[in-house]
Amino acid sequence: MTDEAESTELEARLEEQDEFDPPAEFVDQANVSDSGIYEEFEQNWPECWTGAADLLDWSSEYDQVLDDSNPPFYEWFEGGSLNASANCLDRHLDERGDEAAIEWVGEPVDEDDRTFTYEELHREVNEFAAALRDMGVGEDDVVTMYMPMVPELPIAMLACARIGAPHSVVFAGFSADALATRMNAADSEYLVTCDGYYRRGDPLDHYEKADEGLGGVDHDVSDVVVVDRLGKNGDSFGHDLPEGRHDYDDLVADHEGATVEPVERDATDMLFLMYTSGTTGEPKGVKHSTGGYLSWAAWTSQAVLDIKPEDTYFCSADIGWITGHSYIVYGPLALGTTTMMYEGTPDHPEKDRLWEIVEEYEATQLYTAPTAIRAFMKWGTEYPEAHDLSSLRLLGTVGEPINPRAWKWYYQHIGDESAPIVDTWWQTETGGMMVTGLPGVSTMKPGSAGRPLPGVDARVVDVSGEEVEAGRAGYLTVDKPWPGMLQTLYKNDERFVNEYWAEYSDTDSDDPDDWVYFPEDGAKIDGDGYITVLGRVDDVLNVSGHRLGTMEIESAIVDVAGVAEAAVVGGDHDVKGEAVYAYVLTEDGQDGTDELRDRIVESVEDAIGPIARPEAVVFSPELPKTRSGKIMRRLLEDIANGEELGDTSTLRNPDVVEDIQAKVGEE
Ligand code: 6R9
Repeated sequence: MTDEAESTELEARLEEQDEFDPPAEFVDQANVSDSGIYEEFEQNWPECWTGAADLLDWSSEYDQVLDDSNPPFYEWFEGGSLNASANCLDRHLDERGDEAAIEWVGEPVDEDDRTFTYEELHREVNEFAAALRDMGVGEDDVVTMYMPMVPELPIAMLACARIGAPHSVVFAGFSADALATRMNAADSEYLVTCDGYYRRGDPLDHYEKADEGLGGVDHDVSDVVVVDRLGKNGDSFGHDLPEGRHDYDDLVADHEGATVEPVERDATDMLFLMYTSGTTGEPKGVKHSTGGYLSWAAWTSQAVLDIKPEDTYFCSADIGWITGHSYIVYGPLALGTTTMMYEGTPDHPEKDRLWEIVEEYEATQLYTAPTAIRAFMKWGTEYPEAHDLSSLRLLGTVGEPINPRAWKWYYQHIGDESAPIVDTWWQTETGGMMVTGLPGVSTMKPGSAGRPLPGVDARVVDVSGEEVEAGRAGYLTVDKPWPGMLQTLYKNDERFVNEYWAEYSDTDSDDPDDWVYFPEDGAKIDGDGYITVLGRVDDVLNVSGHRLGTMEIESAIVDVAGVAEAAVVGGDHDVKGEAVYAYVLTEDGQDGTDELRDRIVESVEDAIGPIARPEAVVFSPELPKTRSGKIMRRLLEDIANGEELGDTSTLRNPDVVEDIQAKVGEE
């Protein structure tokens, strides 16, 4: 049989198959391979989580696993103390000091890939921690980081953790405005940023954006640290640093050899803040604890990603998102493994860049997003086929639902049918994975994330909170707390309760059984308890696995002169999963011109960043509204997707629908 015929036959077989057992070779070596763990955890809840805490070194033992006396303000491992940077660095020095902690792969402009051994990473984290301290950063001062995938980002995060200063990382692709909003919300007086970085080989000025953002901060910013990424290569944009702004290399050189004793933090002290999109314009400051979060990141890295110290583990996310926090930095380093960081994009200089990296570094796990997999599929199998990917033992996906076709492509062409896939459902708020298979235990069903992890009480319920029958769609809930959970929304307990708990809880009750966490995702469950996550049920879009609030985008659009009103919805997109569709009503006398369209796109990019760039801007004569004046987003979504429209009789202005459909057709 020719190769081609063989592969067609294989594809046909895979297409039929909807269940896959974990490969025996994998099971034999898996960190978790006993299926009894589900029952054991259920019977032994919440004490089952002592095993997760035991993965860490504690300076003082905790008094109890869970204090649930004041729901939903749960306290995990209360009374215990520890330091996250000591757990990620110091304790590995004896055995793994000379082993790589971070393998940093830069954009291929200067061949300067860098390896940081645990010893080296420990040294630089100490030096930068000393510099931060000299600058006046104290315990509980929030330090903002606005940096791309340069090694100084995890170094700065760990340096903050060392001195007990929470970090707040703002994704480098976000705009100046987004930076200012987040620094204002966190009252953050310190910023670590960089001069620029490379994108597809070209230098990009990042400092300019950071500087503009600083202009929008409404309080004094005492110090700014600027990492030199471009200048070293002669690609400087020539910015001078005024008083109060420091060059990172100078600071570290001034503190050469300095050591900083890791600060003992209570388990319930804040490790970091991460701002994420919500249904209103204001981003939510998700607050994570030190003990619970780190235990969760470490335990899930071990149980689900099967990480072992001798692995070279590769997660292709950006550290500016929660996936990078938990599964590039904290989880893998807590376990003492080698974690990879890739600065560039998967298609530069060629579309085989990722596979080249996997081959060169002999990566053992790959954790990526369905959007990336769909792009790989589009590019064709010749790119992965040109490389030896046999080092890969496990594959993972995160961020959005994966369609079975993409799952099977990943399984066949990247994993060679010998690496299990974990489809991991979780959120910024959950700190780490919640619903996913255990790769050494669970049968995989493409398209379904799997059962909730042992000890995680996730369910699918109807509007009244009753569990739905197998096969039915409903809402995902989590009925018991878990160690990695957010503690609250920064300085906004009320919004925390309203956003995540009010829907399904008796908020007057002190009984934890009356409290249910609502992640705002729709889901289906099958007869085996496997959960398929369908997507957000609130006004949050998921574009290429990134969360964007429709309100944030709409407010950037209505800021544009000539725009009267805007409605943003998600339309299906075969690579991005979802794409931004903007329906815009212009002011009287203003036509929907290309020039206006350009200004709208520019305003969205300025306010949020290029990831929020509308796929289509549709000028509509009116927006479809209910009689109570609410925009019918669901209908606009159906129009964007060219779907059959349901009942439009509840509209105040049903005639407008045909007009809008015609406009979309022109797009
Ligand atoms: C980790 C992360 C969270 C939202 C979440 C859901 C979607 C994440 C998923 C998934 C289906 C998966 N999501 N993983 N949907 N299957 N395996 O992505 O955090 O940026 O906060 O997004 O992403 O809608 O609610 P975050």
